[in-house]
Amino acid sequence: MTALRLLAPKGLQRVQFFRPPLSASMASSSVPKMEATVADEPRPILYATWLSSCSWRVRIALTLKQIPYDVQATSLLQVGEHHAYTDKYREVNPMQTVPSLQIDGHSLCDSVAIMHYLEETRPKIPLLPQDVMKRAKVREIVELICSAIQPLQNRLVLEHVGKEKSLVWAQHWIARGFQGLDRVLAGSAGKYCVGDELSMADVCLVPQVFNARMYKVDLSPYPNIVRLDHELQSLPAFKSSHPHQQPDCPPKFAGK
Ligand SMILES: N[C@@H](CCC(=O)N[C@@H](CS)C(=O)NCC(=O)O)C(=O)O
Repeated sequence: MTALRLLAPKGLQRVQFFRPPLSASMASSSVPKMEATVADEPRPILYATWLSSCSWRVRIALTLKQIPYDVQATSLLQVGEHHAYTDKYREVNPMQTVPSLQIDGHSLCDSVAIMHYLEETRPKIPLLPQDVMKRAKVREIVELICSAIQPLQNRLVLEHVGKEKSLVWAQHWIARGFQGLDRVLAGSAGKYCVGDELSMADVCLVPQVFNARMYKVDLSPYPNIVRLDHELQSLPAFKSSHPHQQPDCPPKFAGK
């Protein structure tokens, strides 16, 4: 783990960034060489929170696509100088959520929009299949997780629901979503969520299963989800981008 001092783009002051190590997947000679980055091109900056599943999606996508990037750890709890509720961060992300990505001179918000931008500008290591039906299936799974499950158990929603009810609420909505998702995966999955190719669906699945475990959802009724999560978790890109590997992860979880 290295922390760098870099000149941040557009109105942001010099800040300390975390530069994720070259993951085993990037270093491997069995995968194509990095496509996106010319040596002196500024690295994308990912504004992210260690525990945010939406941030983890983008970390996985950047890593799978072998795009080197820097991380600006951004607290959701209004802790420290870099948190999501500053006026400065509102300029980066008007919704004041994470993730945001500064890339190619632009600021992008929303993990799925970011993944599609990466796919369109850096297509060499694709995260969407060529086959049009498989692409549709990937998008279906992405939508299911990112629109029908995660928003209902987002920290802000749980805060609004209230301490007493929030755990049962999160468990209910994740379980309801997983019932449908497991059936979809029963029809679409091979080695990964859709056939045998890694895709955005896999990128979204693992962080959502992590959340489910965090909220103590019983996963035994979802054998396809459990199998795929197990398969994916062993891949270097998923490991190196794990919440517990992040610079803002509290010491009691770090590296575990
Ligand atoms: N659709 C957005 C959702 C972003 C989102 O809700 N992020 C959460 C973290 S996963 C967040 O920042 N919540 C605000 C908070 O907890 O204060 C995306 O996929 O990026």
